[in-house]
Amino acid sequence: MIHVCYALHDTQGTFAKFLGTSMASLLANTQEGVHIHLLHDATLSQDTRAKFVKLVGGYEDMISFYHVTLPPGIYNPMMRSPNSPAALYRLAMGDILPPTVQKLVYLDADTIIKLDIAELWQENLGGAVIGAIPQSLYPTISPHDFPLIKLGKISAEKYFNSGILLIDLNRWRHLAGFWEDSLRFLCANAEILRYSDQDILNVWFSGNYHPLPMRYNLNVYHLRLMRKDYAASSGIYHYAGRCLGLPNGDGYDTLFWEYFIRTPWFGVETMARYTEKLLTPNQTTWSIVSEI
Ligand SMILES: [Mn+2]
Repeated sequence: MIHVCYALHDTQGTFAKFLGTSMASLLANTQEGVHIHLLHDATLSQDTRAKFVKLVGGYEDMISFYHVTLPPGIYNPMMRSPNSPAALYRLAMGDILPPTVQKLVYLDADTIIKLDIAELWQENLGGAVIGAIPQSLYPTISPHDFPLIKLGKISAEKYFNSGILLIDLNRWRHLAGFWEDSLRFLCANAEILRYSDQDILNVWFSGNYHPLPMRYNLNVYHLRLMRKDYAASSGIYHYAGRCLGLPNGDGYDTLFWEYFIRTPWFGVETMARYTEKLLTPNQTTWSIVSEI
């Protein structure tokens, strides 16, 4: 059984479809049994929950839901970050998931898994607590100007992307108080954090994480900037938030739609909205994410 964790914060009820699409791609491309652990908050509606259950049940896999609560006021420092509050929920994995989960893949919602997740699952961590993909592999989104790096608290060469992680959850749990420590660190250092969860994980782990091959985190924003066309090669495509649902009409869009049509969110309405956006220039990506 492969354990996979996702996180969701969905104020308008419009973001779950992206997470659902990532899940569909994950489940469609593996023969292994998968147990999905979904960290969510009060924004998860009954309707959305039912859609996830239907989707995962269709593949005869399992899904468990975990309600994460942040202390009041924690959103204020979070607002400095472009991330959803759900980004922080991954920091609670060791505290919230049952002890039977000893190893875990964490996936951002803005991903399409175009490989058998068993490949990532079987990667050797070489004794490290986490495996991740070095940010230095994407020169267009270098972390050199991140405050924590400018201040010399983390090295740019060792900075990793937190969107896709392989985790030895047992060893993670030995870092007792990790969730509480993370929140304290966030509040005390809000001014110097750029991407809250990713910065915090780097403060904790960048000195001794296991670097994984780039194909487990193919950054679509970077690939589009580099004018690299979608090459249909196997890998985990990371749409890096702002690229999600963006109607470019390119191969990365097609890849997303290939799996979106397999979800309970697909329908005539979403098709119509997408087509409208595709034909309307100068739309910002965020409006599309919230409106499709
Ligand atoms: Mn992401």
